[in-house]
Amino acid sequence: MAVQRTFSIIKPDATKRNLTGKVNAMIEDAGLRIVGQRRVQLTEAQAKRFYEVHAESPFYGDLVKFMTSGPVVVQVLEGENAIARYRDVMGATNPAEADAGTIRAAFAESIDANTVHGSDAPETAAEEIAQFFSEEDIPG
Ligand code: YYY
Ligand code: MG
Repeated sequence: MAVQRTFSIIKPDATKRNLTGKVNAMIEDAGLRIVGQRRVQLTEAQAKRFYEVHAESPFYGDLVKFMTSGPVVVQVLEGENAIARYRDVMGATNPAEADAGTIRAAFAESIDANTVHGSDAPETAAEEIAQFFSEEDIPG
């Protein structure tokens, strides 16, 4: 498996609780390199676009509200098999089902306030990175 890039968001529940550094330590301990990082306040339009795939879901409105409720940290992570590796480090969407040692098991408050986002496939990773970073912002 080659070196890949994936897109990550440290969500408002985590920035509010001052957990950015602790989440980043778990990312780095898993062998992933943070090659791009920026703290931003998402607009409603940005959050809606980002989670457009869930537009028909009953939780979409609340999800957009949550993602705009405070600053987030958008990141590009790089490493061997980064997409699947980061999903493993994140743990299950519902923290009650997340394996011990994962970010969500350690920090997530609920299925919606679940601390981190990570891309689920190469196509979505590329698309999500492009929503927030240009190539010169990712020196590798
Ligand atoms: O990729 P991942 O974040 O693990 O889960 P998704 O199924 O893509 O859902 C995106 C996002 O939506 C999830 O992180 C929280 C929220 N959500 C929710 O609030 N309630 C659900 N039943 C499912 C997902
Ligand atoms: Mg997802």
